[in-house]
Amino acid sequence: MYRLVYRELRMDRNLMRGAAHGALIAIVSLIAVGAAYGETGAEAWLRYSQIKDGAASLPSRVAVVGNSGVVRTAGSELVRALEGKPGKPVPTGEIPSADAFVLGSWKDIHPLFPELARTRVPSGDGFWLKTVRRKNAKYWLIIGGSDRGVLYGMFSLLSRIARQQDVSTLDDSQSPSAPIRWVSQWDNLDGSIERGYAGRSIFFDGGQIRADLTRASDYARLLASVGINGCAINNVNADPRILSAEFLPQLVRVADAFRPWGIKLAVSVDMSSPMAVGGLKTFDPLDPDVVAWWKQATDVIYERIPDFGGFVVKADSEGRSGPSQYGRTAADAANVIARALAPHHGLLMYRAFVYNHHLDWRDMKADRARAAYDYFHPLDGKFLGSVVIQIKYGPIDFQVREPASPLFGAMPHTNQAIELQVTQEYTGQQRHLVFLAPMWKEILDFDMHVNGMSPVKKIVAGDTWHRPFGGYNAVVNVGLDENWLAHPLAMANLYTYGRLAWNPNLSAAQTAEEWTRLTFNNKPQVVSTNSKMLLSSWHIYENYTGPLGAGTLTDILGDHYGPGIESSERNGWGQWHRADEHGMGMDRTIATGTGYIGQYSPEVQKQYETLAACPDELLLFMHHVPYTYVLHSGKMVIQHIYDSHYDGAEQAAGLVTQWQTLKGQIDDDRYNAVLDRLQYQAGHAIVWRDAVVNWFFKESGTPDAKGRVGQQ
Ligand code: GCV
Repeated sequence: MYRLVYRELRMDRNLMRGAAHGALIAIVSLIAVGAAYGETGAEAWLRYSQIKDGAASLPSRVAVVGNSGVVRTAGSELVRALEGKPGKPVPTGEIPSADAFVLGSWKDIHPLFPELARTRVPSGDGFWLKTVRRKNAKYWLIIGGSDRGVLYGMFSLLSRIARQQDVSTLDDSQSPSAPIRWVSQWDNLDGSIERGYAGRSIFFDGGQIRADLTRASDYARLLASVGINGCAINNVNADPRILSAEFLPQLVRVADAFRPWGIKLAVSVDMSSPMAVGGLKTFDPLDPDVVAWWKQATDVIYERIPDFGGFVVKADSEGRSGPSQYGRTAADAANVIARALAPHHGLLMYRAFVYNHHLDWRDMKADRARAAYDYFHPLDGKFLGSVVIQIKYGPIDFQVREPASPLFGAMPHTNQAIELQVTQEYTGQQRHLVFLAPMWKEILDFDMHVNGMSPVKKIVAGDTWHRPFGGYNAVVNVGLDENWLAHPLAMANLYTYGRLAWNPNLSAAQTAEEWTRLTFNNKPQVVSTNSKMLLSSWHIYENYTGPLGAGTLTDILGDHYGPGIESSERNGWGQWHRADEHGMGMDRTIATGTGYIGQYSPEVQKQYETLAACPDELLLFMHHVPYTYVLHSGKMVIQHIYDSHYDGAEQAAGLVTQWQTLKGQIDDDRYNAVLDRLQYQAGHAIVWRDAVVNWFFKESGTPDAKGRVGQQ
């Protein structure tokens, strides 16, 4: 029969220690970890400091139904959040006769509450929060479509309590927008992190998985709390040793740390692995020995990690090995690996970030932005069902402003996932405040006009073309820094990424507010000031860096930080803005340019092809114009460059003064940490401003109508 475990919140924790019960021991350790955190930012949005006030009217019993480890985690977390001292579990076949939280998946809960309507049952990882009365007792049911759903429902309930929402009556059923809601870390086996700005890896050190994986399980908890269900732990520039026999037991340990939180482990793999670690003479994907090698390497993983998520592949890109070496296509390569994964229900995330980084910059028809479409569109329909093509949101590379990648609209017979970046590689590297949600929302809401209303969010969810898989993968790159991403406010990006992957219809303002309430407090001034700062920050950064869709104008050859206007030009990387003394921008039109705009549907082509229609913010991405060209705003391009950079620097200084109004409204530790970063940002914005305006003044010879440029 059903196994119910009561946890009476106010019993002595020592009782638990004595109890010979696996689930209880897990609860004790979770509480001990939580107690170690101060206001360092380590607890992120799971501080629970405001939950106690709202908890007074809530039940003091938690009943966990069923045997699932993930559901038990949900029960433990609820106890932890409500600051109970978990009591002795009482195994029983009955639900409590007094008020209680009752957690379980639908299959376990339904027999206990047969009156519940099947129509409200969530699908997949969804949940149903429902209050019901029976005799003298009231139950807060947290019902999952799956075990994970229970966890997500529990976190959702806690979030409502912490945000002071009324939870006395609940009837809310939610399901995630897409089945794939992953994150990636670009961690190297030596413990460094490519494009990581918050310390060393929480997973690797000295070529091995760390002995202590406490942070890995804390990370899994954070991810689960916003609905993430998979994590690829190593760099897409993958070290083949990740698939070596000696590594497998280490991966098993990471999977064990993730499992209680419903996070599937995934790894990035190098295409040359059959040679590099398998000792074969080739890695030609169609070679029978190579096929057998991938099968065997995959089977061995699943023997030890049955819930393994799958592989991420970067191939034929930026010097990585790939199938082109043998004249094979991405489909040839992807399918061989996918065939090995499919029997185990594993996924192959094949990245569409494939381009030639030795382009001829003198060739006016050459265009890196075309690459993903040119390469993958002809392969549509050739990928097996367990392959997912992972597409960066824009056609270049995580710039401060790009149009949605045309590839989203061009693969009706292929599963797709969008790749976003939480780590702020080109957007200030967590030294600058840049809340990316408004940018992500613009991309996700952008209608590709390919099959009726087809915003990117519907395509990647698999809805537009009824694909079995689809979703999200974001590069996060948390590190050992106590507050995970180094800038306390940068955590709003990680939070929002998870929330949007769950529900891309949320607005940036909604997630900014939620995050602020959970991370700081519910004081109206804190909520409104911090939300306002977050929501304005992307435009501010765009203002003092790359204008009008020209690219970030950063040092693209090195660390991608700070101004580096010329670094994009006259090299093979293809991030050109083609600025000279007369004008600026890439001509990507069908009529006279690279033809990139022709990769979109006719409706979208109309939005970009003509100067009259093209929105100002993408003008220089799509067109080459003289500096004197007058924008829809009524300003000349050159004056826009001057003005936006002065505005941006001033707005960055304004972030400091806005933040200062919060002194005393939040704890000093986090107040000071943020203030330091904002003050630095304000100074660096001036460096940016001066570098950019002076460069364009010199190049164009056009004076600033307001007389500022050249006068500093
Ligand atoms: C992991 C950009 C980054 C690289 C990164 C690459 C990718 O070019 O600068 O560090 O490599 O994207 O996404 O593969």
